[in-house]
Amino acid sequence: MRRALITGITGQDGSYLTELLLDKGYQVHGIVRRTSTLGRSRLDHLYHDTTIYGQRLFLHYAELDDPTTFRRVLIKVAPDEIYHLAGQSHVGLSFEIPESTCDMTAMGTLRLLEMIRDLKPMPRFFHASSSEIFGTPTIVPQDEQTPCAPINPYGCAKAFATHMVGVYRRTFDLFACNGIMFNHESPRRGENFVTRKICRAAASIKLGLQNDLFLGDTTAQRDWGHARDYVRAMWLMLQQEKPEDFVLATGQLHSVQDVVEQAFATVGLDWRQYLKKDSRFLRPIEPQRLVGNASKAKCVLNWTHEVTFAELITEMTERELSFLAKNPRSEAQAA
Ligand code: F7E
Repeated sequence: MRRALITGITGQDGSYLTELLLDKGYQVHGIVRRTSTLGRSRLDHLYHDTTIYGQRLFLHYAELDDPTTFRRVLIKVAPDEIYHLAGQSHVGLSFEIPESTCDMTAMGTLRLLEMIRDLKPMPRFFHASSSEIFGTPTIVPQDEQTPCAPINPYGCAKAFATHMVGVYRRTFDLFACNGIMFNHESPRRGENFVTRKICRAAASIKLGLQNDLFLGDTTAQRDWGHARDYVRAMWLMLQQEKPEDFVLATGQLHSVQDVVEQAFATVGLDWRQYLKKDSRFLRPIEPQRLVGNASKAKCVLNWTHEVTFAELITEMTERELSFLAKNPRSEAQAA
């Protein structure tokens, strides 16, 4: 049985990847921060299944700023594949906490690479890189050759980690790959990201639980896909003959305004009555023209996104609606 280790297993991508790997017959080990004991709702259905948890799925406490503990887990698990998804992933927040963002996302990745270098044999390694490494690129759409030019602390941290993965691949012969992922969402997205915030608000307003939706820049555009499509590509990348970097994207740009219109249309409401601008959600600087060219992934991995933008936002809104209808007093939960 092949063994995979996932950092960030409790997150959106970690939970979908766990399901995918269990389906493929893997034994899955996840790293959990001691502080995140209450944040496992995305894994609850697996955690409470006694045929899975403790049999083929295991969680271990470790942190990337505590390499000794982490190394012990690595030695004990001896994974064939490592999927490194953990890190501070909120771009807006990275302006507030740049040091810890860089420590977790940049230095955390380097520490992990250093630990892997000492393992014999070395496991294959996937790093969740981000379109934020491109900043405001002049080349549109962006591919694996597009230069890094980040414009926020999060993008800088990801650019550092992405380059380090390349360095370890070339220098130490590590099978290490960067998935340069554009925005990917789902009903399991954290509620402080804009798609989930909008879909939840549309459902909540429809049910009379909320009056308004406050947003920052609604003209901002992104290339939004479904997270389940993206975790499929992560696995494919580690099954190839040689390690390479891949852009994972839909190739289509939509605005925050498009998300609002799709979500409110799904619940049959006129967004004009509820949308309010709020400067608290504006960022010091916004990336522009971030849209990916995933033709290398199509050609080498035979990967392409399957879920369209409209299907994604409709699914997210409908899930919020059915969840809130059953749990009107609840805080947002991972669906
Ligand atoms: O913002 C605008 C905001 O926070 C999208 C992460 O997964 O993708 C994600 O980063 C856009 C921005 O995602 C609000 O200014 C307007 O232009 O959902 P977001 P992000 O910053 O694109 C990349 C690829 C990653 O790697 C990241 O880890 O929406 N926006 N009003 C707002 N954004 C938020 N969060 N809240 C608002 O009220």
